[in-house]
Amino acid sequence: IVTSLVLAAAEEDTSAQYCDKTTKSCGNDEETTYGKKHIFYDVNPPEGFNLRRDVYMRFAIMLAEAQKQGKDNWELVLPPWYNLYHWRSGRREPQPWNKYFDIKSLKSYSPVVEMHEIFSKTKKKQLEIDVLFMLENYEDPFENGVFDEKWEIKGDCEYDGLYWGYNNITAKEVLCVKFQGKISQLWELIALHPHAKKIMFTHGEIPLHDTYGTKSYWDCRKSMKFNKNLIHIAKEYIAEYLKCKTEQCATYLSVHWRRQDFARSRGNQVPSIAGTAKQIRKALKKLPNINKVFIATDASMSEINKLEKSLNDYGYETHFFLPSPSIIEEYGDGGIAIIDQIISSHAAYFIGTHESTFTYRIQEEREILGFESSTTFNRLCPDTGRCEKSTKWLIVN
Ligand code: GFB
Repeated sequence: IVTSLVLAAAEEDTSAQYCDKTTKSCGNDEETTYGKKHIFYDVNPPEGFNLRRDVYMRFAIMLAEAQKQGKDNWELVLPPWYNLYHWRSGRREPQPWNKYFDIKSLKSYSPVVEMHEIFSKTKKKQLEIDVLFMLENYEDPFENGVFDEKWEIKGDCEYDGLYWGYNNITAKEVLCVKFQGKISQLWELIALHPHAKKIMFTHGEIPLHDTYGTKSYWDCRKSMKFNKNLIHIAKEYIAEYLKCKTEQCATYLSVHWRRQDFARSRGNQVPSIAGTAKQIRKALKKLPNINKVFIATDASMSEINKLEKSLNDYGYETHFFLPSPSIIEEYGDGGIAIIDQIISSHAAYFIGTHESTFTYRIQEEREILGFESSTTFNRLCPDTGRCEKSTKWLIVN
């Protein structure tokens, strides 16, 4: 299926000349597409959706900042979502970003393009990356006691990834590079190959943000608006079950209850089911006008039933978003997770899971919506032992 989708996209464009409508620039070279150079990246396969969103921001900010400084011939290719470890149901072929995000809004911040846009402008059915840098960590990040910013080309090596599920993408040259430090250092690697038009980085999670939590961080974050259909589904649910039609709802409390690998391997950081129910009830006691709870979770059905019972028994109305088969078919696990995040974001009060990037993204959304920070940076504590407060990452406008 994968290959035929791409081939169909590529075959649509049969003209000899390729023109960019915005820049009005044309070219005959089927490989250069419309005169722009492209950066591609992928991420360590086990990483989840919400860490990947942060990796996207690092690259998008890198390109946006470069553009401000006049380096405007580069575009970032949005890496299709393929075979995510946590996405167990639904489609398996690579998904474009417009399934989940508002591409127009992403483009308003940074020069980004979807992979299918690249294919539609490439005459050949094959895409060839000029230089592929396989990033890897230094064995000891604190060599001599300091964390230096550095990189070192180790030499030729072999790409072991999947090119986002496409089997008609290849690379001319593959280099292994040890890398540590800020993402803008990647320009130094790019500068080594001034004639390369398509550059790819693997392990995009290794380079760090140049600055975290600054205005450019938040400008980029604000541009990551969700796909309008997903917002619509979430808002209809909120209106119907949680009885709210405003942006900041006063009718419900929300919880991101991360289970699965967190419950298995972080037992000392996350509460038991009974402990979770107890903490939710305690928070609700302080909100006397609220008796509705919305729970976003990756828990199993039997865990969900237990938690629901221990809240219902105390007279609280407990809600979970249970997608219809058509929503599962159309948007898959990624879309359902986003719907859960949107519903959680609009609640009067939110409680998240410690160190979950899924929770962080909800907290950011609430900052953008203008909630009081005391209603946002709350976490579930373990049943026993210390419970550090959540770090407050406040918006910078
Ligand atoms: O998004 P994510 O990176 O968050 O990965 P963490 C968790 C994935 O699990 C999500 C599903 O992308 C969803 O597919 N998931 C988690 C949920 N919570 C919910 C929920 O409330 N509703 C729905 N619908 N789905 C990281 C992982 O997870 O934790 C790493 O990315 C690693 O691989 C690390 O396991 C420990 O930051 O929570």
